[in-house]
Amino acid sequence: MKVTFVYPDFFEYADGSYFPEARMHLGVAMMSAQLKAAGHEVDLIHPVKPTAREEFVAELETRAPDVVAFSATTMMYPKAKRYAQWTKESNPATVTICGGVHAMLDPSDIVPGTEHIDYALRGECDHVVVEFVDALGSGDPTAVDNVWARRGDDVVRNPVRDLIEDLDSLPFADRDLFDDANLCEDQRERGTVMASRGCPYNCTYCSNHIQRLQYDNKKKYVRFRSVDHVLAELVHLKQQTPSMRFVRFDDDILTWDEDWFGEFCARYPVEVGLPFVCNAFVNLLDERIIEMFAAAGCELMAMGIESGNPWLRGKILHRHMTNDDIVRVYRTCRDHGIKTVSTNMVAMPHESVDMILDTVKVNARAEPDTVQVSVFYPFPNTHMYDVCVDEGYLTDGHRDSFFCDSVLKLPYYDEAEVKAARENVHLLTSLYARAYRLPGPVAEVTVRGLDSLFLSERMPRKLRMAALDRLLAHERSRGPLEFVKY
Ligand code: B12
Ligand code: SF4
Repeated sequence: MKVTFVYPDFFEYADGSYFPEARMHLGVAMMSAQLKAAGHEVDLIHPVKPTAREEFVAELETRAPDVVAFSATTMMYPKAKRYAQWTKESNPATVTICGGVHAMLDPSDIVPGTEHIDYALRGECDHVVVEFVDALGSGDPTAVDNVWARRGDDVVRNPVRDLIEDLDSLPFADRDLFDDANLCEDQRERGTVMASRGCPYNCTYCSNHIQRLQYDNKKKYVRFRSVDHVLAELVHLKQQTPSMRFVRFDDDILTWDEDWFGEFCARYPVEVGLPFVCNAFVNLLDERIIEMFAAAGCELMAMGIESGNPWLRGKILHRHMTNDDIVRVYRTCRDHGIKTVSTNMVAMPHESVDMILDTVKVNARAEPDTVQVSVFYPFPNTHMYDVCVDEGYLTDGHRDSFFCDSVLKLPYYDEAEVKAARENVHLLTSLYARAYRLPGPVAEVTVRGLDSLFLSERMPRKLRMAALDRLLAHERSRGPLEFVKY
């Protein structure tokens, strides 16, 4: 059988502009390796900019696949739908399937929800995709685990197969599936890899708690490949890609298993020896672990702060850490020469202006090299999504990316203070950071003065916002803020 994967990979904005994400998709590359090993032919359409119908259909006609296989996150799903319609209109005999996070979170949006997609395949599909394509050739594809399909007016909803416990049993990702020329520039000098699958935490806005729930062997949700297997893939990748300058680990929890991490830190510098960047979770870091990271070659870590307000972060987002822990970990990284990126969200349910200021302040104290701010987006069926439904915040709007206006209708959304705080987190962080660097009592008074621009009930709003505008303009004139790529 011939399978053409379609991975929509760009963001479109309301003003008609777009942004190419243009990165490697390890899930698709791993399935491609399995399908090829089973004797199927595989290729990829990887749109990184808006595609005209004729262009997409011409691509399909040249490739003539039996199966068009979409991979989609929730944000990319409308694009998959559009391409599926064009696929079916150009050749109704082509089988269309869709997998990825959206299929796990909201399968009924795909089947029965999307006329032009024949099957939704949920969960980890490394083996399932091969069985499904084999069954399309000779067998019953609706009998394969993970599959949702229409049968007359009914929907077949097969159970999700157990998680794959031995990740070393899987082949290395078929990175050749991706055309280098189509990838964003820094992807070419970066070797992207994942050493694990799953995450043990339950952040209410993230998909992990919902993904985990679907598996019978959910206790095995967090799984690591052996250090041998990860390093062998990196050595292979280094040989294959002479332009590779650094490694990016996409896992959140490299330090989850101390023995694994100890072995990795001892062997990585010797066997791979390239600088690396990774994500990390504040609770899993202390000075000793950070020292080990630095000695192993870590040059940058991205860590979620998300909210600086302890109530919002703990009770609503279910991220259980203190502001002092966050600040300590960021400072320790800096002391050991590791650059940091903080990831934060605004426009969350229950978030008031003083809570946004708490986020600004913890960033100002932690002083990451880059502060990344995204706008909260509710992924279907997560706990935070339910909060949005219960509180009536949900609209039927859609956004491709976290970096535009909110999709929610929040009650205080248009208030000048919230808007000013939300839109200026970066500038405010550098303002507050300079205030904190002043000598003790002066710092305190300056911070209170900055706070009053948002919170004072005595000063009229117009006056406060005008003063804030001037301060921000001055801050802006100090030059662009640093943005480290990772
Ligand atoms: C690495 C990563 C990225 C990388 C790579 C993207 C990618 N698509 O792989 C980068 C940094 C580029 C990225 C970007 C974004 N990401 Co991201 N990312 C991840 C992360 C941490 C790991 C993904 C991964 O590699 N897993 C390991 C592989 C093996 O698993 P997999 O990709 O899920 O694939 C398996 C199954 O899903 C299934 N499958 C997948 N596709 C298909 C297709 C078919 C046909 C079939 C049959 C099966 C199938 O089989 C695969 C093999 O087992 C996940 C977290 C998570 N829990 O999944 C978030 C996650 C996928 N990202 C998320 C988001 C929101 C984004 C962005 C929209 C963020 C943004 N910038 O606005 C973009 C979207 C980019 C895009 N084009 O879709 C969300 C998606 C939530 C949702 N409901 O959609 C997740 C789940 C994290 C979260 N917050 O909950 N991301
Ligand atoms: S730590 Fe990160 S990956 Fe894990 S549940 Fe929280 S947001 Fe998701």
